[in-house]
Amino acid sequence: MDGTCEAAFPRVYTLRVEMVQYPPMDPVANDCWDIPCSPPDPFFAVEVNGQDVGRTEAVQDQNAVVVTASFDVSLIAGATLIAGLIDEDIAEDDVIGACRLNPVTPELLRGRVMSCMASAGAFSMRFRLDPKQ
Ligand SMILES: [Ca+2]
Ligand SMILES: [Ca+2]
Repeated sequence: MDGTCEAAFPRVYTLRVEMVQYPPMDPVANDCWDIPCSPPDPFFAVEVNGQDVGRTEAVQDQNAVVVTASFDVSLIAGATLIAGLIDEDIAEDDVIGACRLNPVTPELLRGRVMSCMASAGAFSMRFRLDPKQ
């Protein structure tokens, strides 16, 4: 940063996932993530105002993932951003957990680091939104 004051919107931000954790069983279904009982096949996905921004490739049967990809996200005032971890399934994918910024505000962006967790800490994620260099 050069110390000058710039508007938060419209602007391109770089999204990077710092941490994501999820339980070994599906807490909603109270069952294994997959049939036969196997860990989920997670991928990370970002959408803004209902439009897909990007996703990672699913990895098979993982109880933990590290998301190394970064995503350029164009944000306008009032935008809704959803960052989620999804279990890729043959029929219908299961959402493992998601962070929803509805809307993304200049105050949130000033903090740079976004985090969210489900009840009882079953799912938690932390990611950064930095102005694109
Ligand atoms: Ca599943
Ligand atoms: Ca699986």
